[in-house]
Amino acid sequence: MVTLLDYGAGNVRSVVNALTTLGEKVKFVKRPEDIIDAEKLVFPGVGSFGEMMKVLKKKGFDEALRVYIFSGRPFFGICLGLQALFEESEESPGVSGLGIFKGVVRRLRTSLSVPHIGWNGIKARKPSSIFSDMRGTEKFYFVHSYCVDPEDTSIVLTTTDYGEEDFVSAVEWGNLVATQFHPEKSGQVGLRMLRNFLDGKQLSPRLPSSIPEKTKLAKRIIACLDVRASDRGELVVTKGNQYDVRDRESREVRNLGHPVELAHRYYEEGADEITFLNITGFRDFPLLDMPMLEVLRKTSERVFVPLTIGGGIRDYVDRQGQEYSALDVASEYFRSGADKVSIGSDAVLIVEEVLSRGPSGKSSIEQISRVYGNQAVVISIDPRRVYVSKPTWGSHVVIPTKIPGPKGERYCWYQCTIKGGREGRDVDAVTLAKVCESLGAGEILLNSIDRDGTNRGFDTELVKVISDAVSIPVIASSGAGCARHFLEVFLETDVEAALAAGIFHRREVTIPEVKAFLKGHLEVREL
Ligand code: 1PR
Repeated sequence: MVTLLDYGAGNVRSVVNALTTLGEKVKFVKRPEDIIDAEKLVFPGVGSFGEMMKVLKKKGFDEALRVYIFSGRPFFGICLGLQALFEESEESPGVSGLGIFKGVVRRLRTSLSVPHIGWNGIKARKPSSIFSDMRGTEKFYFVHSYCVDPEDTSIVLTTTDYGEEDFVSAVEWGNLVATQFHPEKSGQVGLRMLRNFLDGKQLSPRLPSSIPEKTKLAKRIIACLDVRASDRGELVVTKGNQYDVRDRESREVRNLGHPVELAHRYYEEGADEITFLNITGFRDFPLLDMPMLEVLRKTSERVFVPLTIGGGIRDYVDRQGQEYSALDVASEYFRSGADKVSIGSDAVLIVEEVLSRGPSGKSSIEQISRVYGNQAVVISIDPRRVYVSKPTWGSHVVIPTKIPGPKGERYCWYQCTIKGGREGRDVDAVTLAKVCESLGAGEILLNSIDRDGTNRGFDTELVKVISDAVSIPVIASSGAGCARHFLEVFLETDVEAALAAGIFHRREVTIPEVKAFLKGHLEVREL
């Protein structure tokens, strides 16, 4: 029996699913006594340090945690569950942590994108039973902006390189292990690490067979599933051509498979993340459209890599006058198994508002990132090229282009759209990305209506102008037609991830083929 401390922020479903898959029974903490009486305690943390400590203190869990940990029984902390063990965090000045270890939690100091998102390696610093059956070269999933700085370096179990940083990525002290990375999101390797923790003392401490000199963040390959109801009313994965998801001749919604089955296939093939876009979310409110939540729940039972979900994240009033906030929608998505939510149409409307009146502090981007952390908020941009003949166009960011327009225009700007590309707005994609970053978004999912479904390759001019404009990670999307297109976008721009849909669904190119092609040129995660 494993006891799980869920203090109500973010996705603990994946931790529960991972433990259940490993054959464990999970008991949830309801009262401080449940912590004190636990045999093995797992503490996954997400969100912000300040919010987490506030809840722990209010419920009396802070003192119970100290009692439990000093009793020497097995404890596994994940992400904020590691950071909580220290005295304080730069993220929430003035808020004290549990203070089990001396030292602070500080922001990552690197010229690379922060948050540090994606699959990176670990360098073992001391023998541990946690490394049983590990090669030492495996990659784990990280998503964080802060890291721990222990005063007592003997507790350091692993470190990880990220740009100029070589930060502490796991600590071990007696039966306590805590990791900055997410084993429950790190595929089979992560499950093995959790298994080793559960088996605990039956395993003898060892070093992995190899310890990398330097670890590297892998470029992520993401599979995207655009989901909507077919004309027969069943939820299907569909795929558009420049956002038109209906077959040219029959005009029926294209059906490329079942969302849960396809997601599982991509997980097994080595997708580094899976994104679901509820593409009719702008008109079918997600909390009244339960099948999508069920898809997420079912997927997270078998898929142990990060899941992003987008579509319909906005405030809503139903026919009975019941009000729902975008935060309510996002919370339901997180509870159902999502690690990140992606906001499309609402982000454009928010930016328009910010540009005319300034930030309100109440937008969906601000609210969700405050509660769940910046890394949980992805902005999905659906831009369309607008050609112009001169290098300036109102206040829009205009770029020179090597692909001339229909009248030979040499410049273009990228117009943001809402409602799945149906409505163009007077905001450009560069401005949108920058404003969303300033409001607290943690990542940009950059589509292109011009390239979507065309197999012509990513619009690298678009990808470059956006990734140069922001310091948060950018995911290039739309247009992948072969493995070479992935290499091109990674070599020509600084993007951290590239996403494709059609070629994977139609099995024209598989994820292992893309990774095999990239290997040797770039760092990728291998299974
Ligand atoms: O506006 O917050 O409700 O979110 C709706 C979401 O649904 C947005 O993220 C929007 O991008 C997406 N969406 C809406 N309509 C469509 C459509 O296709 N008719 N899909 C749509 C956008 C783009 C990518 C696609 C890539 C890769 N799909 O997700 O997967 O272009 O495709 P490819 O590799 O085949 O070229 P809101």
